[in-house]
Amino acid sequence: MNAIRPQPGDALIIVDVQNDFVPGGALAVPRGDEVIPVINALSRRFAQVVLTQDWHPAGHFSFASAHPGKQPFEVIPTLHGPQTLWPDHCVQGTRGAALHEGLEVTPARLLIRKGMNPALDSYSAFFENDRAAVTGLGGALRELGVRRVFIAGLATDFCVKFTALDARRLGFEALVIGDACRGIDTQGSLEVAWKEMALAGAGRVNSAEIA
Ligand code: VGL
Ligand code: ZN
Repeated sequence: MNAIRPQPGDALIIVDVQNDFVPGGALAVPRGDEVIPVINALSRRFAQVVLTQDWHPAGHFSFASAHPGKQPFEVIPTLHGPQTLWPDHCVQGTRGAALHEGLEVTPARLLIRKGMNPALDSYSAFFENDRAAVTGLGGALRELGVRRVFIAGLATDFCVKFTALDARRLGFEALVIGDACRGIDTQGSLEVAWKEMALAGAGRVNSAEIA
């Protein structure tokens, strides 16, 4: 096994480790809490650490409750492609939206909030789901001299995946830390996600490989 040593041009992006995404939360990712010790053991080794936080206004477009007659996990067509409808989750200022108290946040330089546009969902740490509106993270990482991003957190098949795809689109090297992520896995989405990430040139590593 080849050890990967974090370099000055590397960043760790910790995606959406929030109360609503762990067991007991409104949109619980199965075993989502298991990523926390894995991420905590890694984050101090990175010169640049970024947190993301799903941060929706009440009544957000991605909530099934905003679409009469629709149930969570149904998929509807939109201008920007299919949209999975979710249970209400990560509403700004609620306990569910807070970062998990077990997550070590001290090493983090930046916190990127996303999903704030009431009419548009936002999975990626870089762009909203129209693939055009930016969060600012791409420019920030460039200015910080980052060339390679490591991605961990929740959920593998949504926010982690789109963060990895957009990192590649922006020209960053991208490595997804498999054992530091967990997926929602609706309608086969987890297997598809790993395939799409591989096709986009995002690598998959294990936390034990990061020395
Ligand atoms: C996420 C669904 C809805 C995620 C966020 O963090 O992967 N998934 N909002
Ligand atoms: Zn969300």
